[in-house]
Amino acid sequence: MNKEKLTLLIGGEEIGRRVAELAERISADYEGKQLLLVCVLKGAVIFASDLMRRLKVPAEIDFIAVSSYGSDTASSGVVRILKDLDKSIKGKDVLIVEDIVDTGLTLNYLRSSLLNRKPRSLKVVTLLDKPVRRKVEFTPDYCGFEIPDHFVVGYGLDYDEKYRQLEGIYVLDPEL
Ligand code: PRP
Ligand code: 7HP
Repeated sequence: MNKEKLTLLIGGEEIGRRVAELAERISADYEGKQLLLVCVLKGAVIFASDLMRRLKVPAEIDFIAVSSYGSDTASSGVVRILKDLDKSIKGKDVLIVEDIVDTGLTLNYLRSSLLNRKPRSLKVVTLLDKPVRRKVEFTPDYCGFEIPDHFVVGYGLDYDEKYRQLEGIYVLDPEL
């Protein structure tokens, strides 16, 4: 049977503090505006709900699901929309909420795809960023933590749909 070893990288309390800081900054930047959060399923769902509860500006939320990975940990580079947004984003101040930027392929595709729908503004917040893994240039507008090149799970992030419910972020080492 396959077993994985998990090593804590960022604890739940530290994540909570950083999410609160991001929410402060975002609330200040969007003062007087109405935000539309676009949560990228499934990984960002926990981050998006924690972030949303801490925002001080009015915010709506919508969900989009894209697929770029199979059940292994390598990027196929292919991005498909599996579930689209419910409503138009035309004229809205949109903030894409992601759990992680890795190769940058997903957000590079999503950003240009959503820009075609003519939002008033479009920014990206990610909890985690692995800049050394980039295949295309991509810089998030807001980032919680830059992390080294490890496969991580927890706080929404999965390995083969496991570990999303963990409070902290863990490095996963596969042990065959
Ligand atoms: C993860 C993550 C991003 C994407 C980042 O999603 O949530 O959407 O990969 O990788 P990239 O920068 O290399 O494109 P995943 O496909 O694992 O789906 P999930 O959120 O449903 O777990
Ligand atoms: C996608 C992804 N999912 C979980 N953990 C990681 O480290 C990841 N990088 N890209």
